[in-house]
Amino acid sequence: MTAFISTDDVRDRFSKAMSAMYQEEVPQYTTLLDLVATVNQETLDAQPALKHRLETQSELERLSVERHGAIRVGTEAELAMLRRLFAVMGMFPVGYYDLSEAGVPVHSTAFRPIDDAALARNPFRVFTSLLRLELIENDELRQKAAGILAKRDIFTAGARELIALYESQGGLDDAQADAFVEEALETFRWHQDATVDIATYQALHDEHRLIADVVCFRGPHINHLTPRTLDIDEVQRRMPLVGINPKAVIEGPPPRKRPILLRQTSFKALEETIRFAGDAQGTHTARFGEIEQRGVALTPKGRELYDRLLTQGRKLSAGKENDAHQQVMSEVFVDFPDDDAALRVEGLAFFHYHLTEKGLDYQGQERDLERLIDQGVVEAHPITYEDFLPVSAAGIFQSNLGGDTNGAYAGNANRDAFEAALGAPVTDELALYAEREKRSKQQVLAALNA
Ligand code: OOG
Ligand code: NI
Repeated sequence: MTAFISTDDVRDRFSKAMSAMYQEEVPQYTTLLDLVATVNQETLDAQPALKHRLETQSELERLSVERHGAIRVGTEAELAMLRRLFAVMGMFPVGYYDLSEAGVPVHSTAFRPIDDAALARNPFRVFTSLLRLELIENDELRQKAAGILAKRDIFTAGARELIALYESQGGLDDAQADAFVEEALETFRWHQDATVDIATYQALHDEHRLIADVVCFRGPHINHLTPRTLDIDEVQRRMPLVGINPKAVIEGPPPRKRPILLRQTSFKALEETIRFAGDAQGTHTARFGEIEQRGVALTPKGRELYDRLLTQGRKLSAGKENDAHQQVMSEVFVDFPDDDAALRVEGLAFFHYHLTEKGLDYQGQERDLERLIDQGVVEAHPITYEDFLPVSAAGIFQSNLGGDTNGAYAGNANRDAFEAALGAPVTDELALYAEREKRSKQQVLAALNA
């Protein structure tokens, strides 16, 4: 009997290997990581209460490993194989994101760990988009793109073998896991050589820059990695000081005492030299660095309020630079309660309930969780949002596509087609948070009744 490595360990090894590869490819990303680490340390030093809270929620340990990446693939077969590849690392498709709404011809999911222990160990996730060639109106161009994609294999033979081995034996041993990480990494590597001539690149680029990015290369190069910061406003402010050019505004909700969902910003994609078939030289911009600050996951009711306020705020702040944008957002978001009790009592956010030390010997008859919290018997911690936001993702896409969007793509959500391509349903992210909250409540009540 060989001992299998846990899928959490495989994911941890892979995310570290991916980070090392990306830092070598995009040195500015290392500068960004250093900046984020400095700001995180300063934030923790300045806010002992925050530090304590992160510690008790086992968030501190994963803070520095936390990152997500993003890739874009061209065919159903590529997406389906990626699902199998990510399963080896305990990552499963969660959520459906329709980016056609934002003028980008893709739809997406996030491959990520699901259960609490896996998330605590290493929450690495990959935002994965499938190109929607069916949205290209020009027949000839569409067929040309499909033809090019049909000829490539984005996986190494070794990766395919190890994925099949994982599936047949139910795990990988230590050496196989290392081999898998090395082989899988190849799929995400950058290639300076395009597979097409410059005229083909240009034609696809003119339809939409993203189409050229997906179709003209040997594989779905990782286009960004994203560390997690505790103070995104400060990182945005300091980026120019370390020679990084940030996108204009921080996406998502404004700064708050109790962060909600996700705030994101990025640095602009780099212009990189490409050698095209036939030896012509040119450039392509695709790769960038991003940072994120995560807050509490919202219930459907909270999400509805968020979406409404976001739409309102974006209208009022259109065209404003970041400080003014955040100011307008903050004014609009006064309607979103900013303390844990209100978020809980109004059913706006998800919490994880557990007994306090005092609660361990509680003998009383009270079973109402809010009153138990008042009595110091029970504590509720915000559940961190582990997913993505369509409007924010669209903003990230756009800032790196030079605002290249096409309104004609809109109104084309097609979750069924996405799941058919994937070969599996995507898990509903809201159901996962609701389930975690419900389980924690049941455990508290069971312990009190024991
Ligand atoms: C993905 C953009 C989405 C995020 O953090 O919202 C994303 C892409 O540009 O491929 O990564
Ligand atoms: Ni991202």
